[in-house]
Amino acid sequence: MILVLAGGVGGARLAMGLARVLSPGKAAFVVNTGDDFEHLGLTICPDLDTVLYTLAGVHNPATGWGRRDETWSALDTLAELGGETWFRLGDRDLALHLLRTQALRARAPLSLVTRMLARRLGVRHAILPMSDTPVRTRVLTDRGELAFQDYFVRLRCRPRVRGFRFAGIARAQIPARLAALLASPRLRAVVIAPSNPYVSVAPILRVPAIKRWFACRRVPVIAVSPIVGGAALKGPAAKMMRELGAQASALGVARHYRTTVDGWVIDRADATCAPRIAALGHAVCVTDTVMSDARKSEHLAGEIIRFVHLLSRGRASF
Ligand code: FO1
Repeated sequence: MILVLAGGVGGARLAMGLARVLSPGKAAFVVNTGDDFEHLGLTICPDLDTVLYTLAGVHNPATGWGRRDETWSALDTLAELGGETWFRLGDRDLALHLLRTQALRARAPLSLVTRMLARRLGVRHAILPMSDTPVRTRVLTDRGELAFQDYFVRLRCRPRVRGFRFAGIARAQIPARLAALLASPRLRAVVIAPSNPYVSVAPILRVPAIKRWFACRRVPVIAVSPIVGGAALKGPAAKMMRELGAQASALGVARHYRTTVDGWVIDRADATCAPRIAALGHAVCVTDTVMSDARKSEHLAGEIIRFVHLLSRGRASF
């Protein structure tokens, strides 16, 4: 069993690759909920939905988020009526938010709601929110503290980042299913997807029960660099790194994670970083990490599985 920590579009693409090569009994996905927010009276869970739609094969391939074959009648009418339309919610997507909000209001745990939605969308792999209780990422910027989606979508990541706060993290409760997987003797490795280290991965690592697992883990942790050739393939990770004084490179991300990670998967474009990442004590796998289509996602998944076997047998590989 491999547990994958994922957030955002990069996380969803790797999830798709791993779900194609590993059965539901061999791979489960833990997803960031720090991006979640209440909007138009609905509880929106962007990272959960991006993984859900991608594994269901109904995601919008152009954006990575939201659904394909979408229509926008509700949003267009919202505009006519003077409602907020900066966060684009399509008609099909809205139906899911209505159902989830209704279930959450009836006190159903987020993990149970997510499991119900996954089943109805034909997804058999476990998609687990990092917490059944709310966690909200707050972005500290040169324009004050912002809710994540205000920073990311409404202000298009323009403010300069100074730091982050994860409201609710101290009392975050992992789903029972996740606690069982973390304690399972079948767990072979944890894989950190190529997601934004600050706003997609950090919230997951800061959930108390997950933080404790990392502190006394007995299986390897492998991370896929979200930075290729000095740039993030999608989103503001490189910009955030520069604003926070870190080097926006595969080496910079490896330094950021330090001892949290045992093995690094970096792109061929960053092969020259391999020895310096290895000098941090990490094993390094150099391969093609750009998941521009499903076949490449599957290929990367295969490379990660091979890397897990190597590390599990205690042999590092370059
Ligand atoms: N991202 C945007 O840049 N603009 C949007 O209008 C937008 C709408 C949206 C609706 C549903 C959803 O699940 C995701 C959506 N996203 C949008 C992406 C979202 O902000 C990001 O996926 C995550 O929060 C960060 O990875």
